[in-house]
Amino acid sequence: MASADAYADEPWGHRHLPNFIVRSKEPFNAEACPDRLVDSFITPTEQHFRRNHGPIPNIDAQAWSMSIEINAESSSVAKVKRTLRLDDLSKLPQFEVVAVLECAGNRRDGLKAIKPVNGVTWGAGTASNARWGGCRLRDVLAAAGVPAHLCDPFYANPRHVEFAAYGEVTDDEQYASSIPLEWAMNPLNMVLVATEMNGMPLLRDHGFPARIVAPGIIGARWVKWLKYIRVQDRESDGYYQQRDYKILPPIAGASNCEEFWPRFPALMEMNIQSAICRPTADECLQIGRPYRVRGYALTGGGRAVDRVEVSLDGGRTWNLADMYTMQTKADSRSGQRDWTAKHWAWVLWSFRIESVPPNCTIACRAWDSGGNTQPSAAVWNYRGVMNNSVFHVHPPTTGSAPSRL
Ligand SMILES: Nc1nc2c(c(=O)[nH]1)N[C@H]1C(S)=C(S)[C@@H](COP(=O)(O)O)O[C@H]1N2
Ligand SMILES: [Mo]
Repeated sequence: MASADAYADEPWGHRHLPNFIVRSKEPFNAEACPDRLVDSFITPTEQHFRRNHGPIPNIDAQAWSMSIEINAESSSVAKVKRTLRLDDLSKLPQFEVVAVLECAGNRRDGLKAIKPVNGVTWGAGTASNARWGGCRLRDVLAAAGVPAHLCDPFYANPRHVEFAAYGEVTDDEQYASSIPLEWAMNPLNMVLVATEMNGMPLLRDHGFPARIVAPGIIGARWVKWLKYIRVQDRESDGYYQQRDYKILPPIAGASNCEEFWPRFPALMEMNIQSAICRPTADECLQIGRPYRVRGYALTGGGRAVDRVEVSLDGGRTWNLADMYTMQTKADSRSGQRDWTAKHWAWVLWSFRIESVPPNCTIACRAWDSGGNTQPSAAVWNYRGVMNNSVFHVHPPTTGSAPSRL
């Protein structure tokens, strides 16, 4: 539990509040104003959402260290414990990846509208696309003596890599979470121990001095303020792995969730998602005039967003939106794609309405390279995670339909 004065030292100086919809101050939880998110492909740091389960640690970069541990009882791999400092990280090869960070609770408001859920209310502003810099987790592990053969997925154990953070949290002793070791060791997956965001050292809010960047995987695994990284047999037994960030079945609720947590796996890859950022729900459109609808789309696991569709008639017919992307696209004549490419960034898209109809509802949905699209109706779950139902906006309109002369 966070102590009483734990919030006395929050970094208010670098929180530009007009950019955010603040959902809670302690811990600081703020989403981007969605209409701003489509202004640039890379989200400026000062507009990037903040999601915290406790106060922000104030870490002295010179004094900071994290430990790298192997603790695998099930195998003959020797126990290892090394300490690394920022200096050590800067000596490893440096990489950059443009990747979208999405909180699994993005668009939780849509599930709250069905029935109360346990979690911070979020609109569509907890997804942002940034350029992350640092060293690869696989190089950090190798530098600490993790044997190369551990990246073989057929190697029995250990199978997980746990990340734990400095700082207090509201539900546990510390913030800890894990991802599969095989995923972390695959160089194509670009899992980073990141020290930079958009070319600058991480802000305190985003994990200074070092955080995990796990492209294609939900934000909860991108542990900030790293304290240790541990290769181990089992998943993290921390609260945020075991009793949170899972899709429980609709029969599970506050009274019986304890029975269900162990029966369902921790979430990893993001699901296919898209949202309309413009118009916002209160932006007034002119009937009979053209309007350009804008939004973002993303998916997880390195899959590609193949298309985004917009409907103006309640989902009966769907039009193709234009996509702005850094993905290698499938060849538009042969339909062939480069299957070795993995995709970590989001896609911005737009669709021009030639003539805004009166009383119009605009809907969008995306499709990914796994053939997944968004369900037409949201399915409630107790933690309110992974809501990716078709996004609707029903903006007010003014003026009258042009008369047909
Ligand atoms: N140490 C720590 N790491 C954390 C969290 C946290 O509360 N503490 N929140 C996680 C969640 S749920 C998300 S969505 C992302 C948010 O990262 P951001 O605040 O940089 O946007 O950080 C993750 N890493
Ligand atoms: Mo999250």
